[in-house]
Amino acid sequence: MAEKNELMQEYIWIGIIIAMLTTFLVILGYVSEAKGFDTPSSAVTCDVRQVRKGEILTPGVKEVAPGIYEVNLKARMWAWIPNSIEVVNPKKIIFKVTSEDVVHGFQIVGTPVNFMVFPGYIAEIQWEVPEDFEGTYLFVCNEYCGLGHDTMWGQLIIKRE
Ligand SMILES: [Cu+2]
Repeated sequence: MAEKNELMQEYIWIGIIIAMLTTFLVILGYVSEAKGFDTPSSAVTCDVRQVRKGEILTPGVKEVAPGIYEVNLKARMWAWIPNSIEVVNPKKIIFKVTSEDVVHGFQIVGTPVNFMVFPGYIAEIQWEVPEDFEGTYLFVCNEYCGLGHDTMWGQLIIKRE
């Protein structure tokens, strides 16, 4: 009888574990799909020396189609180049970001945009900007990169007309 009870407890615990795993996967699925969180869509390799010389990834903001912006960003200790990005009525922003030196992290506070930036790689991330996003958003480096890490920030200005 005691053995039967122990077996029953085993099944109960297996059931609890399966229920927990299912719950975590459902939450993960919800966050990635409904909230638009995503992993970097691609990472293209590049030569850091060419990035430093400015031969690859000229920093700046370009409207490639109505409402579609391409933002080229360079990270270096301890600045984002450019550190001010302005877009008008954006539908989608395509970020292409690389680092000149060490690992940095690009995060726009209050948005799902958050990814790591590695030297030697161009991270390309697309963000479909919800219509209610308007105003000035702070972007920061969220990977500790040295003494001036806390001064590494910039602003994304979203204008609606
Ligand atoms: Cu940093």
